[in-house]
Amino acid sequence: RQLAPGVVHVPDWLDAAAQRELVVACRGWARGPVPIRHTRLPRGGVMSVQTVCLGWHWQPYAYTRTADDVNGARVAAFPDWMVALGRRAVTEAYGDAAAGDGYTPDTALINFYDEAARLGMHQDKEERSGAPVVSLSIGDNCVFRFGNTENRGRPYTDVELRSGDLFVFGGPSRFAYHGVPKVYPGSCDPACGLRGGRLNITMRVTGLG
Ligand code: MD3
Ligand code: FE
Repeated sequence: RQLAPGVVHVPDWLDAAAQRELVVACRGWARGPVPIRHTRLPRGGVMSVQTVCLGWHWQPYAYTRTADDVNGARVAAFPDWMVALGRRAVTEAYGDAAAGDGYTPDTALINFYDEAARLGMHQDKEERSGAPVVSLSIGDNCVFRFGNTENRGRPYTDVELRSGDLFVFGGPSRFAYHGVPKVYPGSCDPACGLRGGRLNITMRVTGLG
């Protein structure tokens, strides 16, 4: 379960009912107030993954309160129930209630992968906090590539993530390179609530006022 110090994988953490509830919530956020979109990159490309944000709006490479690159609307609030879910995730992954109680995420990035979507190796370093990232996966299985803090290449470890899996990334690996090189279409049990594709929710602490 522990891949590196502070990096813990908990397979099957969400049961099917909890997965379906998250899918329903994410469908609502995907419609608005800021519709889900392929994020535009500064050099003119677009990401193949589609993203909707809660609490803070992320665009490369900063957090703002309004969705400047979409419709200018304020993003949906980060709900209290998701703070509670994040705390329970940290408590259970680390087996440390104090770590969970001290965790107050204020933003989530919700990524949707269709069968062609990929996420290249990158670091998440817009947050002004070293607090852990909590990741929940729903839908099709994928290859998650967990690298090192120095560069995009080797050494890295490939892990298969499945519907219901929890991953917590903290400690010295918080700023490691990582990505999603492959999604396996049609690999998910429909009981997860998605009719295809993969959903990933990452909760974070921005460290911004
Ligand atoms: C390791 N998402 O949104 S979640 C992202 O499955 C992102 O959609 C992937 O990378 C996805 O930025 C991977 C797991 C994850 C998230 C943040 C991390 C792993 C991390 C930050 C540091 C190290
Ligand atoms: Fe990331």
